[in-house]
Amino acid sequence: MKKHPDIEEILLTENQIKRKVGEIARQLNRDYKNKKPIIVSVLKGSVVFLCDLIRKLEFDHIIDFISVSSYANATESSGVVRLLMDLRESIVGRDVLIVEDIVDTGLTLAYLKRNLLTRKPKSLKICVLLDKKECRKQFIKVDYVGFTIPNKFCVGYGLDYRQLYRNLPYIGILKPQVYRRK
Ligand code: PRP
Ligand code: 7HP
Repeated sequence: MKKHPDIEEILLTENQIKRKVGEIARQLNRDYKNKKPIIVSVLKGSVVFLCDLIRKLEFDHIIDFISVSSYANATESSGVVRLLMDLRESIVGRDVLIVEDIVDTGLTLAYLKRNLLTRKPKSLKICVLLDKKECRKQFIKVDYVGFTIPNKFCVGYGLDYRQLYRNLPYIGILKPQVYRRK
């Protein structure tokens, strides 16, 4: 696919992502063998990653969705995480794996972890494709990480800016003039 005109630079190609998803799936296949976890996908950003990942999983599992938002239409977290849609399934006594596209300030995952732990799962682990380590405002332990990336606003492979660019098959850095434009 040709580079979108709003993209400054491709950070991770389709192939690099594909290989990494395979690696993460191999770790999960080892760790969840003979378990039947609930995989919680955090809408909307994680759906592309989730779809590729679960097709590589060899253990039984169910998927469920939760929707939270803190970025509204901005490139920086508002600092307030809002629960927009809750899970359908009960997670009491279940192994739970949260699947996320990116951890940045850590506020979203810290909120989710706190919230889900009150429901008494048997275990709760976190899997993220991208980690902006240097941006953390709240500590969060991540169990499976794809790539550590720099503090640049990225889009593609599920990640958006103002709900756009989620369809790009690669992860790219958005041109600053795009978000300064408004
Ligand atoms: C994005 C992303 C993560 C969160 C990470 O979600 O999908 O959920 O931000 O940021 P944090 O670590 O700073 O909290 P967003 O709120 O943009 O919603 P979306 O998934 O619908 O794009
Ligand atoms: C959230 C988010 N969404 C899209 N691109 C990024 O780089 C992001 N960081 N945190």
